[in-house]
This record gives sequence, structure tokens and C-alpha cells, in this order.
Amino acid sequence: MEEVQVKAAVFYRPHEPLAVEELELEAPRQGEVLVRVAACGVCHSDLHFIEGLVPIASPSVLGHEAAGVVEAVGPGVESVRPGDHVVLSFIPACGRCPYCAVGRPNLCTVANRAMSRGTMLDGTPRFSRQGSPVYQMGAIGGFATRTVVPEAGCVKIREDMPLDRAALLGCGVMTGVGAVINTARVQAGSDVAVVGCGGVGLNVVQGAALAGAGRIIAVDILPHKLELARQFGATHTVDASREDPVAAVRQIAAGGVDYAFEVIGRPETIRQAFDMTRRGGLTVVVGVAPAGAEVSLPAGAFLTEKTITGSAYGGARMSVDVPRLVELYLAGRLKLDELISRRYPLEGINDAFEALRRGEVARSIVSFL
Ligand code: CND
Ligand code: ZN
Repeated sequence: MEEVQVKAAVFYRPHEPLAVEELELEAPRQGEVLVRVAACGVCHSDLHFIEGLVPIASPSVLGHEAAGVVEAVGPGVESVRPGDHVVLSFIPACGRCPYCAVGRPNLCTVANRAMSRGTMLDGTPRFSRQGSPVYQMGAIGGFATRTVVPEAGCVKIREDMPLDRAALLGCGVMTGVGAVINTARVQAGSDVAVVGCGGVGLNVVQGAALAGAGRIIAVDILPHKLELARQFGATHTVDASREDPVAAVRQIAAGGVDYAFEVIGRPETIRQAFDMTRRGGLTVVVGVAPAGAEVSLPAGAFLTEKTITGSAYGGARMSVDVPRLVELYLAGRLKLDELISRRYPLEGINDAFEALRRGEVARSIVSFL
């Protein structure tokens, strides 16, 4: 197979609009898959790169929340074939490293190395422009008409699952619901607070509802996000622009919640989530903080046996979790339609990021359908 031409949104430098331009895409190598992208969600992690808060290889095709249709496979690919519908994983776990071996594929050494380099698993990207490499976010680079990904980054799904909604499973839904189910293992009847109710946080809210949590307290600074959080299962809301969220949560759930999730990525709100966690409870940091940021915690609180942990990709075991999420959606138990506030063509990508920055959307998607 020959190289193909694709149209993609390319990040060159922070604080500059992405450039929508033609790139060359190499044919899939051993263990790789060529995918026609159907849709790619616009996640705040990509905005962190654009805002210069988190470093990424450059130039790079952003986009890590995608689904599409397999068009061709490289040598040795066995699990998918042309025509298959797939959700793409930005942590294509190798299955052999120590983390994979102990059942923590979201921490896979090989996939995380590829992620930090912006390459495929062999250390090189498949996009190029006039002969120079163009890197790919999370071994995906989903803001492109087509991409090449590792076989391990393809999760086959039912063909009756709409591909635009399936794309959301690739990050926001997996990260949010997974933080509740896989990382925290929220118990039925327990109290949960969610600080930050955007595309990922709303999925923490619906994950808590799925887990049968008791009180689900949504915290945000935008009233329309709190309204959405109610639709997604929040039982209480706190507008942190009007009142102290820690005091408010501790009043609603006497002494604090069993589980508090931070889904913004700021030291202040991580501290708030910790402070609204009750004795013996668990604080889960989902938000990605700016490079170099530090959080300070009251050391005395450890005597109360509080735990604080991170959650990467919602503890995803993609081949198990994605089909489960698909079944929940098709059974009417997982909200995806309600997450898609807007659809943009690839040319509208910079408007989509601007809308995300302003807090206007739950999630928007770039649709190639
Ligand atoms: P999005 O911008 O949609 O949501 C953030 C929400 O936080 C918005 O609703 C804001 O109004 C709200 N907010 C902002 N400041 C405050 C505040 N001081 N108090 C309360 N609410 C506030 O972002 P997103 O949902 O796409 O992403 C959220 C974070 O999750 C972000 O840091 C992203 O990088 C991270 C993330 C993590 C992972 C992972 O694997 N852990 C995967 N994807 C995204
Ligand atoms: Zn994301």
C-alpha cells in the first residue's frame, strides 16, 4: 500500500491556532492499522497543549478521543480487519510490560513512552509534511481524516453503535466513568462530590449514578454545567463562584463525602477535593495539572486515614470496558447523546477549542461523517 494524503489539524506552537493542512500518511507497518476517522471529541487535555500548560512534541496532530472504520491493516494484525468499527485508545497497552502483567494496562510502560514522544510504539510517527515528521497525540492524532494506530489501540465495537457517540468512549466517558468504577470502586449508597463538571466530570457524575452512589454533589462555577450535572444524575449542586465549595459539600454530606473527584487540573481545586473528603475517604485526581504544578495538603489529615490517588484513563482495560460502555449506551443506561453539545467540521477546530475554553459546551466533536 502507498502513502495517502490526509487533512489534519496540526499543532505547531502554544497560543497559536491549529493549522488545518494536508499531510502524508504512511501505510501501516507491522502490527498497525489504518483507520478512517468518523469523529474525534474535543477534550481539555488537547487544550492544555494549545495553552502551553503541558508540553507535547511538535508539530503534532492532536485529538485522542476518536472512533472510526478500519481501512487497511499492516502485517501481523489479527484482531481487526478492514470494515471493522473501532474506538481508539490513547494508551495502546503492550500486554507484556510489568504494568500490563499485573493488570494495570493504563500504566503500560511502552504505551506511555509512545504517548510522551507523540509516536507509534516503535518511536516514530506515521504523519509527515514535506518529508518532516508530524507527531500524533496518544498514538492517535484523531483530528485527521485518516490515521495509523497500533493494533493494541483499536477496540472493535458493534456496528450498530453510532460512531460519533462511540468516539466519546475513547477518552471522556472512559476516563470519567472509569475513575468511579475502576479507580475508586465507589460503593452503592456512598456520598460522592465531583469538582468540575465538563466533558469528563459529567461522566464522573453519571459513573457515580451507575454505581448507585447516594448523594452525588456536583461542583462547578457555571450554572449551565450544574444544570447538565443534574441531568447526568447529580442529586445536589454547588456553585463554587458563589459559595465556598468545601463548606457547602461538608454541609450537604455531614463532615464530607466518601469520594471526591477533581476533574479540572488545578492545585486549588485538588486541595478543595481533598478537604471535602471525609475521614477515611478517597480523593481522586482526574484533572491534568500544568507541568510543574504542586499541591500542598494538611499533613495532619493523614491521621484521619484519608487517601489521595490519581486516575489515568479511568483505569481503563479498553478491551473489556469499551464493549461494556457500548452495551450500557445501547440499553439506554449511559448518556452519550446529551454530551454532544456541538459538531464541527475539521475546519472549525479552533472555534471548537475556543468554545471549550469559554466553558460553553459539555463536549463537542469534530465530525467527519
Ligand atoms: P472541561 O473544560 O470540559 O471541564 C472543566 C470544568 O471545570 C468546566 O465545566 C469548568 O466550568 C469547571 N471549572 C473550572 N474552574 C473551576 C473551579 N475553580 N471550580 C469548579 N469548577 C471549575 O474539561 P474536560 O472535562 O475535558 O477535562 C477536565 C480535566 O480532565 C482536564 O484537566 C483534562 O486534561 C483532564 C483529563 C484527564 C484524563 C486522565 O486520564 N486523567 C483524560 N482526559 C482528560
Ligand atoms: Zn482526554
